[in-house]
Amino acid sequence: GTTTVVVIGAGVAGLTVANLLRRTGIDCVVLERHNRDHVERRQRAGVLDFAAEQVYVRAGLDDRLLAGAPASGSLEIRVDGVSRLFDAAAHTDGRAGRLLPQQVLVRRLIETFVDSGGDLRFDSADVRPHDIDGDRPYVTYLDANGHAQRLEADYVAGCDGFHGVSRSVVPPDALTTYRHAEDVGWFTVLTDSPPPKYPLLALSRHGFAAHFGRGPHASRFYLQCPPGDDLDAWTDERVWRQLRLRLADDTLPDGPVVEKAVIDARSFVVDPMSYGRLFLVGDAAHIVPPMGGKGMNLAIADADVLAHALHAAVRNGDDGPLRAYSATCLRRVWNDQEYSRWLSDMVFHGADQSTAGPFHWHLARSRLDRIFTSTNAARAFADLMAGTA
Ligand code: RFL
Repeated sequence: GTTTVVVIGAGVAGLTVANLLRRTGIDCVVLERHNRDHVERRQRAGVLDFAAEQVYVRAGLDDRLLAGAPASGSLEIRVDGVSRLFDAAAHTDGRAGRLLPQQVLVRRLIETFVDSGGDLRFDSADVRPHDIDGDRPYVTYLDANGHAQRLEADYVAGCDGFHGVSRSVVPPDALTTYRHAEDVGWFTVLTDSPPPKYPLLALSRHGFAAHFGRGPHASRFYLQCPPGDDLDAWTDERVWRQLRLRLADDTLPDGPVVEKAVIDARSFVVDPMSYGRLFLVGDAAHIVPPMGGKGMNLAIADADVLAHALHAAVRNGDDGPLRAYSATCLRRVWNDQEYSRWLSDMVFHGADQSTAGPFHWHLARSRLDRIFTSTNAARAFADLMAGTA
């Protein structure tokens, strides 16, 4: 078969590219290795920042995708048991994000794409792009029945996440990769228990913990732990005990623990985010530490840049925006990398006297105090939370 754009991966990045292309009548086929049920159940991010929300508003997709998602404009910061509420929206002229669990957004993106006649092929195995440095790339894969297929296209969008195949077909010497590892680990739990009133970051001598809502009856928690910590040591009982201690909240309601993971909080960037007619989008091109809440939002921002650039190339014969794709995205990527890195380092070192010592513990308290005492510091922080336009 033939199409204009093959999109590899039906995560937030791929589905956003596909929906935006469809809005302007550009043909595309989305190839996803998993089945629909699996993709719709993956629970990860929870906040759409203001910049990402505007991508869907500009495309006229906000009614379908964002219906019922409450505004998220505040952040609770609890230091040694003392809480303060940071009103980010008030410091950015109302640029609040939305509480929208990633799997709800994914479900709605799939529905919107399929309802508009979009071609989305789940259970596609062994997907592989070929001839991406030529004029006529093609993608081979095994369809849901195990039959070998070949799709020719003008462009390939590699939206297949960090472990995807797209980045691996680029000759290694054509990409520079930047990596940074943290000296602390992240233990994360997903629970069926009430969400906090506001997203909550808590620093104390017991270690860092964060509590975020994931819909009306679900929560995601993060707890600082030693790198490569043993998952089995985190019994449910220990999870709740540590959370109550670190959040300084004896009355924190518990509930069933649905998922536990020790995550590898790496930072990663490839430059450029393209090679020939292949364009890397979202986690395929970069990973940011989760604390800033930017991973999903960067994926949406990249997708928007790519969809507009493809439109200019396909409809107007103007390759300029495609040639600028990587540089355009990388400006925002490095900006959010810096923000996420800074926030992670600060909360970790500010909570744990054993890793960085009491000096950093005081630095973190000073930095957090400043956003409540200086309007300029508050605006700078709130601006990063809202996302780069
Ligand atoms: P995804 O979502 O990983 O989607 C990639 C898709 O590609 C498919 N795929 C393939 N398909 C065909 N052939 C292949 N060879 C393929 N290989 C892979 C996969 O099945 C999948 O459907 O990447 P995308 O679209 O770039 O989106 C990125 C976001 O998912 C990611 O950045 C965020 O989830 C990161 N993240 C968070 N981001 C936030 O903005 N705020 C958060 O609070 C937040 N919390 C999180 C997170 C990531 C987490 N994980 C993954 C560790 C919490 C967690 C636990």
